[in-house]
Amino acid sequence: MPGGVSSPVRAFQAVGGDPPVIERGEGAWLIDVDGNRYVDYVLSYGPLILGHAHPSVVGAVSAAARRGTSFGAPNPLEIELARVIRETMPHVEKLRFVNSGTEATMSVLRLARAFTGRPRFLKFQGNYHGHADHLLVQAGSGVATLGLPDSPGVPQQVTVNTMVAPYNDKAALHRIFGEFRGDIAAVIVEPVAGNMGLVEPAAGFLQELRSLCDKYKVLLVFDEVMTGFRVHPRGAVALYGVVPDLVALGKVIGGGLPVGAYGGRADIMSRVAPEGPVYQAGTLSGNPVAMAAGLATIFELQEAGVWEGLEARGEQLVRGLAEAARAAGVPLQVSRVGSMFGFFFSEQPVRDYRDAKASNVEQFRTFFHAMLNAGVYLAPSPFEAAFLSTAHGEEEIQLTLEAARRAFVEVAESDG
Ligand code: KE4
Repeated sequence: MPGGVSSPVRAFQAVGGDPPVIERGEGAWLIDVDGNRYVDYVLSYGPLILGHAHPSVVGAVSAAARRGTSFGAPNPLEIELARVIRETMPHVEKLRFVNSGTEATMSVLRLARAFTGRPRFLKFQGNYHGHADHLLVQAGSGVATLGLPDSPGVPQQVTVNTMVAPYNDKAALHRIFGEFRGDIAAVIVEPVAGNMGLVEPAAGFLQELRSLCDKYKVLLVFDEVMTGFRVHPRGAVALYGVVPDLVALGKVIGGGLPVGAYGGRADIMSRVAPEGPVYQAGTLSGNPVAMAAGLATIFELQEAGVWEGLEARGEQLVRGLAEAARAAGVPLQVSRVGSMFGFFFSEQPVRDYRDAKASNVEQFRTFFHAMLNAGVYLAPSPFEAAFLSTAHGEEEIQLTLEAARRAFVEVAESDG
């Protein structure tokens, strides 16, 4: 297994050292093969919003598995999950399930090009949309971590139509739309960026995107693989009041099993095979076990008080982190949107990829290892977001803040 992992960011290359091998999860906790316990803020990079091994999810998955794991045929659970998503996100009038966020964004861009007959699309520096060839251009997440601006093996012919602009840069938007107006099929954007660390959209940025897309008849695609059911019960659309034409989903809707989805306007989605000519397929798409995990997760999220609890915990945590850094005299930018949060070791606010890359990675490394040694598991990269679950309670928050107070002092005393 290259690097001993199944996904690059897990190898700890950005922070050094070897990753613990995790044997099991319990609620907000991970336990490694040596019995060490960690409060987990990675949560599998977002999906585990209920924490690990939630009884409702385990029960639903077990029951589904006992009825058979995959039929390669329509099944009631995929229909029910599609309905629940549409009820929660009315702009998702039709959707197709796939098996990962990568498949969702790859497919939605193929559809956008087919629908508009245009070749180009625009993404943003530091936004990561999975590892499809044409999207591996100045991406975020693991690519940013590994400093692979354009991965080897991606031929220029494939990325020639991929345009990149700085996140939150309205002037760049106007330049690109003006110059390439009739050639652009779509803009794909993380409405809250979570793959360069957490970077919020600047006031009016998403609105500007929407109005430019309307003006030039370009499709607006929200990549809500990370933000869907994470930043708000109804996703980023409910937070910012901007409605995309198409959306990519993943992570939480699979409840920890491999699920992605793409959807949006029915007139566009109707072009997807077999209703329309745009081909896309998948052996295990919509399989009942994964659908059961997603349904159980979303149903639990709909319980009264769940979102208020996540908001309260999230606010308590980020406020505590900011106070701990200030007490230690360490410059820290902390931000939170719903149950995802992030922080940069930086004197200045971080508004885009360039700012994020300018943050103090050495201090992040010191902080990361101090927290890990104190039993707090953060993503092993300054270019990832952190996540909270409904299983994180007072005990976990207090342990985390106590560890952070000591870790920030260690950062202040280090020469990072
Ligand atoms: P997957 O193919 O990894 O399921 O999804 C790709 C993807 C698409 N869009 C957004 C906004 C995403 O955040 C992701 C995947 N996120 C990373 C975390 N930064 C996955 C972690 C990893 O690559 O191991």
